[in-house]
Amino acid sequence: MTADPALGLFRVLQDDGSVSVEPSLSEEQLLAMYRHMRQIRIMETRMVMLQRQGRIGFYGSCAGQEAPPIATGFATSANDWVFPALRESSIMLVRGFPLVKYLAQVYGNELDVLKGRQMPSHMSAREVNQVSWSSCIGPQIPQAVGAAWAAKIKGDPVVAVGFMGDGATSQPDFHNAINFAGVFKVPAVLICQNNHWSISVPTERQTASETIAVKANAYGVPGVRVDGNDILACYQVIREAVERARAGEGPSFIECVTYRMGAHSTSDDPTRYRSNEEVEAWAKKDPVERLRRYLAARGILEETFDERLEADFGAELSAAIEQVEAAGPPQPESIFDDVYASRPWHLDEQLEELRAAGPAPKQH
Ligand SMILES: Cc1ncc(C[n+]2csc(CCOP(=O)(O)OP(=O)(O)O)c2C)c(N)n1
Repeated sequence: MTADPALGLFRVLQDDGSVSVEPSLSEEQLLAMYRHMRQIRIMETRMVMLQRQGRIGFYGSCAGQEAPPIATGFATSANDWVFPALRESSIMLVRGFPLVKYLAQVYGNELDVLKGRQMPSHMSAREVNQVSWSSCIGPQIPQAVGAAWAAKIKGDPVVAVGFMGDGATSQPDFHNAINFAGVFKVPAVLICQNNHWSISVPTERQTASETIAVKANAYGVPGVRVDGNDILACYQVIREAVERARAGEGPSFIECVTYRMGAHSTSDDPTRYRSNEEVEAWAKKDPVERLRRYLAARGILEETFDERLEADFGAELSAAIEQVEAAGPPQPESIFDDVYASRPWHLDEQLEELRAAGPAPKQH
């Protein structure tokens, strides 16, 4: 691994736009990474506005934390599985999930592949091997380790990536999962996005551990601490961990040190518990801007790129939102689907009763 697992902080992108190690990515890949980061920033700004307008119910933005999920999208293969926490849904878009279907899960309507059965904004899709995140903190970590163990038993060359916030590393699920991962040497990559806050609880109030990465030492798992606002560093570390896992060398634990720029979710007001000075200091370390400076210094980012992306992706987003908002609620009859391999007689009867009752009265 690339840095001191206890206290070091692995960085590639320097503040002036230079790099300490040249990335092993083509110019096209670097530009694609940048485009994804910017698009997610644009999309999430719009989602928070839609929530404020009462058009969607809930959104948890990853603004400031774009680097770890986008790097993961680039570092994994299509057959790897992702078990996200709240702020990594965007990996699905990097792995090719269509924007309209993604937004339909924010609304939970009839275009939603999950038929509106999940909580809104809990995106997931079989076609990109991404499991829904859980509103409970932590269960996705043992799920990721379990999937990795299954892959190992079956001999599939599949890696499972499990995400969590810093708060989740104080949960029993984290300790159970990483212990199991270490003992059974499963092909899992566990990634903690240490954004310094668990809603209103600062990291130092919920763990006495000097770093999050050092917790891996207790379980015999290699731990690494990486600058989570540096996408090139995140990519290198996550890729190494994925390759290690795929080569049968066991799990890794990565702490990405970053910051949540916005509210915990649209149900939160961060001005109640943190200072403007703290937020402003982290704004200077913006991960999107850091990559932009590097690409500009290398001469591979056209001056008009941002402006064009804002216009083009903004229009694509507006069209997608319009299409999703035009869709109706999930069909009530769909509650009988996907429960049994073939529908039993008593559900057939209930379906007939529902049809006979006619359409549900309109809700106001
Ligand atoms: C088991 C459980 N306990 C408490 C909560 C309430 N809760 C929701 S989010 C959250 C903080 C999570 O913080 P962290 O794991 O650091 O992730 P972040 O949201 O900062 O990305 C808490 C305590 C919950 N959802 N589940």
